[in-house]
Amino acid sequence: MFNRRKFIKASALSAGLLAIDKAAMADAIPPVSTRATNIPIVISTWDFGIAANADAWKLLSKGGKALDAVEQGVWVPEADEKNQSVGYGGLPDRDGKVTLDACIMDENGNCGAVLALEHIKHPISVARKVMEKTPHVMLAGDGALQFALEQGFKKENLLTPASEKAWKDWLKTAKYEPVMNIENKLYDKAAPQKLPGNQYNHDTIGMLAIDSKGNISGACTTSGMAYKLHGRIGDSPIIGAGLYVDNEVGGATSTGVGEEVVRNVGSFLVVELMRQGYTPEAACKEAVMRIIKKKPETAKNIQVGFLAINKKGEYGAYAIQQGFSYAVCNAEKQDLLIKGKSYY
Ligand code: SD4
Repeated sequence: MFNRRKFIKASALSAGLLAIDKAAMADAIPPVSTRATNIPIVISTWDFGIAANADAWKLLSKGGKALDAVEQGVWVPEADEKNQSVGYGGLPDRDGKVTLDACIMDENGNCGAVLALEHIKHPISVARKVMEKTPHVMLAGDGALQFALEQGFKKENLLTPASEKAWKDWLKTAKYEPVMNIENKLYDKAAPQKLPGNQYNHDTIGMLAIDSKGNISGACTTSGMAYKLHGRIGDSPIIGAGLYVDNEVGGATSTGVGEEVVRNVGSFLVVELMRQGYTPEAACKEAVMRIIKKKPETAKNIQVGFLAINKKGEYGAYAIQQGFSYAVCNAEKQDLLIKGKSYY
């Protein structure tokens, strides 16, 4: 018989268990400010994400597809010549060539990418054509350019006078050889926000959107790290590194020093962690911690940030260094800018 004493004991036990569970769960429940159960929603990296989100929102708010929204959204920084980190006006490599990396992924796991593409203002749209018009996922260099021209894209000079001047100034002091961490020398180490891959040297927009049907897509586009070696590819066009989407779980994207993201297949890792029940922020944090644990000395001097969204529209981010920001746009507010949490 289940007598009173046993009942009290059992209740106390389960109450205790509940308390423990709640404590364990506390980390897993996102704070109210990061809950966005309203879909559609679009989020993207850095301050310039606000303007990009606004264009994506024009489609999303009218019931448009997440895939179209992310493509249209990232056109904004790609076309902005003042943005010296994405598309037109991007800072060149050490040879003075603007080489662009981009990828796109839809809710069905379709994806396309271009690597080291020159002369085309909207690499994200070429990536989409690779996805939709070819049996391939990635096209690189001259082959990507040839394909873009065949698809009707216009060949343009992407090196603006301002970026050319910046490159020439850089050449005056920089040695023309691949010195490890040479990028660090360009920045004031006393100012963490100026570390490679950070606020003043950010080179990427990563965007994730969920449309009113609940479908998730993502896009990532960049001119890469300034003054990289010619031919260098970062994480941004690599599916699983710079971007990953799984429509059952969520999506993730990254920014910062791509080599470290590639080594850890960062965005795929974030999505898989969310599949296991991590919140977006906790998943991003774990991906950052992998980088720090493997290369603690390198991590001190670089920036990497991850941004993620789950199927419910909850979002979060985490970075190695301070200075990472991301923009959020949904029916409630279209120009929210959030400071990403960071390890340092
Ligand atoms: C790259 N992840 O090419 C890009 C650059 C970047 O902030 O995002 N910098 O490695």
